[in-house]
Amino acid sequence: MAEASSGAAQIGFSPAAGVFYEEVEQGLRSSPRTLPCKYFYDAQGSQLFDAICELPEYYVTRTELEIMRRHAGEMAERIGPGVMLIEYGSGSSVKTRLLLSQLDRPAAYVPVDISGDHLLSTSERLRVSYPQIEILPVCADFTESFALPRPSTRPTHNAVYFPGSTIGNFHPAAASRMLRTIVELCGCGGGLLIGVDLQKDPAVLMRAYDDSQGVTAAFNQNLLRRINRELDANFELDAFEHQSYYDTESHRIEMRLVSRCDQAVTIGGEEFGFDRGESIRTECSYKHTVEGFAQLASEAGLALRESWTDDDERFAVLHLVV
Ligand code: AVI
Repeated sequence: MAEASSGAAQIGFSPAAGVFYEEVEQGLRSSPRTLPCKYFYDAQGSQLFDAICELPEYYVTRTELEIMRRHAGEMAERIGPGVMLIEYGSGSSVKTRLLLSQLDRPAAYVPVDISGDHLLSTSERLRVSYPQIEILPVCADFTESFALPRPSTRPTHNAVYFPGSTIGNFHPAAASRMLRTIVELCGCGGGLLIGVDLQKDPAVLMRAYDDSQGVTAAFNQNLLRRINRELDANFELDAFEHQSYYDTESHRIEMRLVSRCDQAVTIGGEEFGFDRGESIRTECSYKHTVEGFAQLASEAGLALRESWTDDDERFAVLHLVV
């Protein structure tokens, strides 16, 4: 499970070339072949992901936003007054603003993101919109442990906001580790508000990850473009076909790149052969049930307090407490 510990959508993530190469090499030498999905998000990949979020077939972003529009007030009430709200992500989304607008006298808002530039520009905009909230950005990889800032007002408790169903890009063992780090970070009295994509008709999922305009296909192939550029490789993008596959046992969508012919690719001087039909798994996106996720979270020390969903039960936002 090469991508297990690192599957978050980390916009602007720019690793040391050596680390990138090692992870690519390790993934392509493993069976089945994999590439880590965190590398999707270079500048072009981030733009393509934004375009995916607008697609008619990709219900995820729209549905979560609809839930937030309807229930942000109740969510803020459950989180409670005086919180230090820590968001996993830069806080650039409308969802963040919906929540911040409803919180009762938050002690601070702490967006955590690996991309410093993005983090600083969204924090500046939030400061203008919410002058009464202390905004304390932290540039860090939230899949690793990091230190929390100390706000000028002492918080009553800490809560993590983790929207976007990014947790779905973690294999269950890694998701479980991630939830444990959230428990440690928040401590006693802490909470978690998290967006989780739900299990549904596989046909709906297949369309969401293989859209009619080919945007998801371009997003997937862009990973090869990035490897060509940053690791001196010669992938022919058109020689790999985008495929999505729903694994009904693991309840996960897999995105794959399938070799259209027998071919050899060179990456940093090293050759990798691909047979026709051979695939590289580039992403897993797990779909949960509310009960299943609550079980996973309870093993990590979090108890489900409330869940909100849309009318078609496609997506859920869960409030859990330590
Ligand atoms: C970032 N993440 C939650 C998206 C998902 O749905 O798993 C990434 C994505 N991959 C293809 N489309 C969107």
